[in-house]
Amino acid sequence: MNTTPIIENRIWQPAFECLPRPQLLALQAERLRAAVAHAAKVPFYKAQFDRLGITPEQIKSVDDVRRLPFTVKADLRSHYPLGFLAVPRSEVARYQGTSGTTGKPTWVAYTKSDVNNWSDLCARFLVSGGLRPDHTVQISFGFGLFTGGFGLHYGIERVGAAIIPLSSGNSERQLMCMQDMRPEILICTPSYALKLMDTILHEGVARDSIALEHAHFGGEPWTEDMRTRIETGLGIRCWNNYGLAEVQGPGVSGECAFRNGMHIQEDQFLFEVVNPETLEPVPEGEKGELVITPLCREAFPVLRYRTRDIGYLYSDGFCPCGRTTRRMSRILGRTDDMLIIRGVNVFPSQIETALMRIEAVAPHYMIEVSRPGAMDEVTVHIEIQPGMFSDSMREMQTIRDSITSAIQSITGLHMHVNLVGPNTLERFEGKSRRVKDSRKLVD
Ligand code: DLL
Repeated sequence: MNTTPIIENRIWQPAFECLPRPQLLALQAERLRAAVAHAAKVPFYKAQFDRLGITPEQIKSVDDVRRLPFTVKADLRSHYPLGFLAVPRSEVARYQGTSGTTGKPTWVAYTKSDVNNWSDLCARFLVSGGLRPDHTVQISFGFGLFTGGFGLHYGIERVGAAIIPLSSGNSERQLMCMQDMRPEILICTPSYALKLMDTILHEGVARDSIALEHAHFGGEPWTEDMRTRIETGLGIRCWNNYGLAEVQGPGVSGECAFRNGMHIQEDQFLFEVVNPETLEPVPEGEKGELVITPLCREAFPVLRYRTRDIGYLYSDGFCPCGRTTRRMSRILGRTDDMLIIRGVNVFPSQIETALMRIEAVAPHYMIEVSRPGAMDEVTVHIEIQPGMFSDSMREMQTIRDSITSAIQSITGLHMHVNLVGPNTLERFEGKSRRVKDSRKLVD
């Protein structure tokens, strides 16, 4: 465990974040009981409680969460648009959403108190990752239904820092803002940070013309090696935060000054880790699907929401920062983006880890999966760092071989490697889409 803080250790709401464990568990149980009583206002849950004979009085400890039914994305879809609303529409203060593959968003709703609460939860991870009231923050998340923009906006406002709500897109304008307005903090997806880093490095921008110190990234998976690349490239510190619209948006968990994983806001979210096939809990510290029960949501209660995100909870005791909350790992992948290649399970993040360890590789890649005959084939298209691209076949073959063997040693699979020149692959302004799987078209 890392026992040296990277920055000053600051805590926004110690009364909740540092509660002695027995008190925290008692608070969780009490809030879970209330959450069950509240969820009974949603016909979907009422019907299941009646069928299973569940009453709030049966919830005596956090372990009783296992009596409750799971909720999956399809349940939200089949109750489109607002079947999970537990308050009159007149009490809703905000609607946000998440774009779906069906073309219609999944709508989520917040009361005034939900928005207020959400602001504090975002303030918690922002403060632990260096945000101070005297800072200026550039938000390069989209403002709209996506919870990233407005979620972080209100968290920053709560802390008292100045916000530049620039939204995503137009890298030249982003850079102009960084130089002219000199924000110390940047907020966006890690893939958008890569795109901005490209613009900064390619335009030969002098480091002292921008004042960035920290960045808070979330909304999509990224790896530790990607963090190193961005920190080195931009000379800043990057912090990870996690959340999803169905249970709130950002603010579910985030890193502290010690960066020992992301602290879960456990007074407000009950976490389980289950085997996605059997739905049984996995042994402590093992990876599985994260299942989240928000404990305080008024407008839109969900119980045991199956996130499809794969991760694990740390079992190495408590963090030196003083918080008593459990920590979660980075998201290792999603059950729905796990690739099964010739029978082997591979997450795109494993391929990213292999690639980022090779110096000649730029942080831009695309994974293409196909089944030209009977066998799955994977081709990884990879940009080479500017200046490393060479006309010498031998040099390029050496780079290709080292990439092939790095991928093989991490995934156990042989993948084809296609090296491409700088600035040829797609860049992303929001969440990246780095996998193209044409097999699905054939199935
Ligand atoms: O992405 C909420 C958010 C916004 C979190 C901004 C952090 C910062 P959705 O659009 O509903 O909500 O997408 C949620 O994004 O289930 C994960 O698969 C992924 N995700 C979010 N944060 C992280 C992260 C927002 N730090 C889905 N690491 C989640 C990896 C993440 N994946």
